[in-house]
Amino acid sequence: PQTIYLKDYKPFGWIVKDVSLRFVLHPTETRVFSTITFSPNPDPAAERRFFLHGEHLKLKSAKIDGNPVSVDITPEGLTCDVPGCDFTWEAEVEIAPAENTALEGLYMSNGMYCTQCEAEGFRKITYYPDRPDVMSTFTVRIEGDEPVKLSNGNPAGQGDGWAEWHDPWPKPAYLFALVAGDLVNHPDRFTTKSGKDVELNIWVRPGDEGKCAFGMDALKASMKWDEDVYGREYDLDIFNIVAVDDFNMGAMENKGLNIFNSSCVLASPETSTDANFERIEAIIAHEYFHNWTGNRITCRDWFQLCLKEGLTVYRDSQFTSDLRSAPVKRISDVIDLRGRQFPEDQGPLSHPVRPESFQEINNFYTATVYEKGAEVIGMLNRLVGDDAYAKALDLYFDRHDGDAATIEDWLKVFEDTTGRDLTQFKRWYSQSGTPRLKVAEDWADGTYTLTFTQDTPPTPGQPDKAPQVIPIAVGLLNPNGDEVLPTTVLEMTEATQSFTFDGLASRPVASILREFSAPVVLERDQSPQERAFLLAHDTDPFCRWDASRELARASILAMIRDGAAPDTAWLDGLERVVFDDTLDPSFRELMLAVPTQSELAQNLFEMGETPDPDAIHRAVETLRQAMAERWADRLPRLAKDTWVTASYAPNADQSGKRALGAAVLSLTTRLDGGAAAQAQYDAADNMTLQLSALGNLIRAGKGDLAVKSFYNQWKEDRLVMDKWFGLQVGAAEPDQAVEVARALTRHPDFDWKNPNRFRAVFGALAMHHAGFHRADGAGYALLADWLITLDDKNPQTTARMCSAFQTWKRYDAGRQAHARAALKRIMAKPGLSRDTSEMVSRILE
Ligand code: DPP
Ligand code: ZN
Repeated sequence: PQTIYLKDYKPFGWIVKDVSLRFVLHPTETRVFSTITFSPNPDPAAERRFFLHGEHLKLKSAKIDGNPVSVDITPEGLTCDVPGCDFTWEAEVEIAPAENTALEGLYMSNGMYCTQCEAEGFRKITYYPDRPDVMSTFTVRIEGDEPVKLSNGNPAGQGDGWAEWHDPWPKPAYLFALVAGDLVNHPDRFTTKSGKDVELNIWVRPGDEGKCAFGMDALKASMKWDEDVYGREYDLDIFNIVAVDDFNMGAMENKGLNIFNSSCVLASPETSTDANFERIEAIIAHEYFHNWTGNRITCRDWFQLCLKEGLTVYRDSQFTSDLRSAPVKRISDVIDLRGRQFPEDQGPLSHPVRPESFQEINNFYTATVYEKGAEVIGMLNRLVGDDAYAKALDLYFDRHDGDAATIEDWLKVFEDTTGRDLTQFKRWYSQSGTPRLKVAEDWADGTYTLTFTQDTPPTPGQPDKAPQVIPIAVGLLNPNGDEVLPTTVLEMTEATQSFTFDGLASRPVASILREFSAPVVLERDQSPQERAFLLAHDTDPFCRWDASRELARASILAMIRDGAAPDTAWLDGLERVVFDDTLDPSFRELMLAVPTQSELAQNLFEMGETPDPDAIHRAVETLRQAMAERWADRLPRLAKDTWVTASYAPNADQSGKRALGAAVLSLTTRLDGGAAAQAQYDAADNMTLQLSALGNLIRAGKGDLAVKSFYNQWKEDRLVMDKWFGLQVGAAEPDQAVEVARALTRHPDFDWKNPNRFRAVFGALAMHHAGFHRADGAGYALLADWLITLDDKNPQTTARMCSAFQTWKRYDAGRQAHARAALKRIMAKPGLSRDTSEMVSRILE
């Protein structure tokens, strides 16, 4: 396969002035008529070859200025001779949406036509310069019997069997969308700050109308928030969202017509958990925010993906922090970053936030581009301050509205606003790997000195790293626990750098990397007493939580290595937080959680040891059991405090209580054999309570009846059934997870071509650390079998699931041999997709 490089970028040789499309819909013979006006691009740097992307298209006719032309067709597209002046291209192609199982381009889901064009799906619809820097206005006519026919922009007329749409905002083809089917809408309206009335709709399959209200409220809240916080107003007469059951990703920000995986928009208390509600709210916001950061200002090329994704993730995290709890959101984001992005950045798939080469761009919709991309913007905001950040963003929108922009453009607005030189900061975009930050402390004559050393280990293709700019937020506490230095941002630019603090009456305790001010691994040799002190006194909720996390980690590692007992000093400190009812229940729930088994494996690996998944599992089980026994007398009271008497609402307050309640139930179940879980299961009137009860019943070995009754209650609801599939794998014993997953693949409702269902089973297996990394390799083999099967139908989802193997070199020789064999087996599959082949070869390297 061909590798594409950032350094080879050249503008397209023509400007597309207008696009007109006509679709005559048919499941296997959809005809697409395109009329495109091209004008030579005066840019001397532009490439001169007239090449239109096109894949799996049956070309029926092609004309230039009304005259038939002969074209050279390859599997990737076509070329032909064109005039040196403006001209009109007309083509007719035929495609088969019902046969499109890759879910890219125009495809069918439950009888409904829908599209996914990011990143390179439009070329499966018609011949086109399918690259984000080619922007144009679109007029779309859809012909078919489907009662609802939607596209981007504003409605431009409709009649019997047809509908027309016009999008006045120039856009790249990846933002094109079309939907047609038997759909019903949940309507609403929004008045923008300048008084423009906008029609809003969430379109769903009949029967799902009752699951739209929450998403609609989230949409209106997002529209208002983007006006209030970023000054961004909506720019069309209508905004449509459509829920689709078969979808590779979470959702897509097509201009004026967002298409969502139904799991990321449909919600009701009976069928969705609190976590689902929060995620839906965030994704609706994310896609809506893309209207400005992604659509009005798009990316010049796919290497710049983080330009829109990092910024939009950053914006949606600000939104969630504003609507819910900022500290809880921050801690949750760090858990996610350490759980998903750090392993990526420290393993064979490591790549810069702005990659410099790829074979298949779909493989770069990663935690690094999205989540580390957002962290980089958070650092920039912290370094320049909120006022300058706001000014820089205003300048960005002013200067680049309508552009296909780059990271250079983005950084320039900050340089122009603040006068800073961001040359060194830019390394965050080009250097891969997670910097390690070591701290040394010194105290002499009333002066306290912190000396930091940064070092980024080599990553694929990048043996040597230069120092990066690291904003280190620090606070100092005196021995009474009073803050003597409020949060201060130290700006580290050297490989080693010291910062001194004078005029202190006594040696302080430093709270370092407050709010997790940079995506680094902090290596701090700190005494357990000092960590316990921070757990008790730190005014920064993140550092307080992290102090406990470090103590938990140290305790579990000592249990694994030396068979030590759980650290009672830590548990004493933790107890004071968990049972402190003046603290936010969701913060207490985060405190109660211990590091994930995968994270512990990573820690051991970093210390030069070979992690044993079974030993890690046993240690965590022993610790959880010790927590349950230690607090046996106090758990019932704590459980009662989490009861919600008001009617169900998925807000931060109620969901925090239920989350703490679920954490308590999991401890209680270790003591009562599932009695409390059964009672909760029987009484549950919402999915959050029902599902946590079911999980605990399964873990207690008492789940058989509940698993059956849950199935009978929910078998008609695909999204709930995804939970049913996933939970059984996730809650299985380590030596059973593979068998449970295998048995579920034989269940009549295991529709493996549906990405949500496939991920429900295999995502849960991959997340089951001890289950997936079973010593005999059965987990690796089962996943490999299914990836080989799925690759024929859906390369994108297959490739993404391959990342389950990215940590394989952490483990012992036996496991490594099994993993290598599984990966080689995938690699050897005849006709392996470019997507999967790129992923597996990178992982194997
Ligand atoms: N651009 C999309 C998103 O992140 C990708 N699915 O919102
Ligand atoms: Zn996005």
